[in-house]
Amino acid sequence: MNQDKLKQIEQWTNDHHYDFTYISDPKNIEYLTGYYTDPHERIFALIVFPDHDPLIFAPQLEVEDIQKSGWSFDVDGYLDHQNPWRMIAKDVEQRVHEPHHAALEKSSMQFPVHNFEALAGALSHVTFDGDVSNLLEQMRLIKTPEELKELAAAGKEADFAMRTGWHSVKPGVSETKIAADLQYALMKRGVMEMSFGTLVQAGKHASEPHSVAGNNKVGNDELVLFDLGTMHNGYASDTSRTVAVGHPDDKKLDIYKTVQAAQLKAMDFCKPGITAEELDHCARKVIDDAGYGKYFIHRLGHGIGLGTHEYPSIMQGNKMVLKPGMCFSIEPGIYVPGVAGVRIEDCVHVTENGCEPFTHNTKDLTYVDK
Ligand SMILES: [Mn+2]
Repeated sequence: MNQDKLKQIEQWTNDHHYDFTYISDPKNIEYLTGYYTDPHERIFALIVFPDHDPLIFAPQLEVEDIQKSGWSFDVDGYLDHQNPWRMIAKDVEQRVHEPHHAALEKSSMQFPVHNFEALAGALSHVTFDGDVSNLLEQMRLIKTPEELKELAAAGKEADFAMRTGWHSVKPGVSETKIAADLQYALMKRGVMEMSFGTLVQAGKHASEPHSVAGNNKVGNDELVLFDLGTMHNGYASDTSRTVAVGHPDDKKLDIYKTVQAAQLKAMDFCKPGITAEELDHCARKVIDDAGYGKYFIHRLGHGIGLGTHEYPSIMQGNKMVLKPGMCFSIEPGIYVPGVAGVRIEDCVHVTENGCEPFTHNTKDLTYVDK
């Protein structure tokens, strides 16, 4: 449990005169309490008050785990047949006399409109006019040394998985077989969770950046794109490499060389004091100058931490100044339809005078069948 972080939410709630702050994003709850669960459709919330200890409201089947996790405040559990919203209203009203104003995470992807209506219906005199999303995003932006250790450990797992996957690449082998091989190797090491669905994309298939591994088979003289990551103690890794089979033609090699140059240049340029958009521009310029600008169709990077995608966003228009402790991906890509897709990605943390990656596999083009 992180008392300092919880205190910040308490203080914010007090400063803004909210009667309580309702937090339901499981990753935000993990950040503040150290306890993570995916509640699926069940109701799981951390409720923070200005003048009372915080409370976790959870499915009854989680209560014992929460208490054992080191959480020293109240936990209220509900059974599936009970009405959680009425119970939450009661919990709030026991602690606050006539609550009127409250805050929640307006940008949460984990809080459906249906749930909001039920919560607001049970607390009909409360106006939910506060938004705690931004504060939590800002808090999560700068990682502590402990968080950096978890991210580095996750990166090591991803590096291992990547190299394992390369061993399976041969003409005629399907993308799903390669993904299965690397995930099986991870599971045998006790790594049970990927941070997102593993991408293995051979040849032309790689020009669709967010497609997944499928029945497509590795051909001769192709590039094969990998994008994968693991979860380590709640923290994510995310890395991409593109490798060669046989003798890819000059066009493909030129695309590879351009992405490699852009990635290395951005890694080198990344340091405190520059803005997110300057970093994006630095990589984009290399790709633009080589004539592939219109094929680089996404931002340079996204933040990483408890979430695989969080702040900061490394893109045009983001004037956020980079600071030590910020963590994000540097992942330029070129996707030429019908030809090839190449992406090279490391997640890094900003240091006092540069940046340090969490993943370390070679970025020289690797011929995996040699
Ligand atoms: Mn990524």
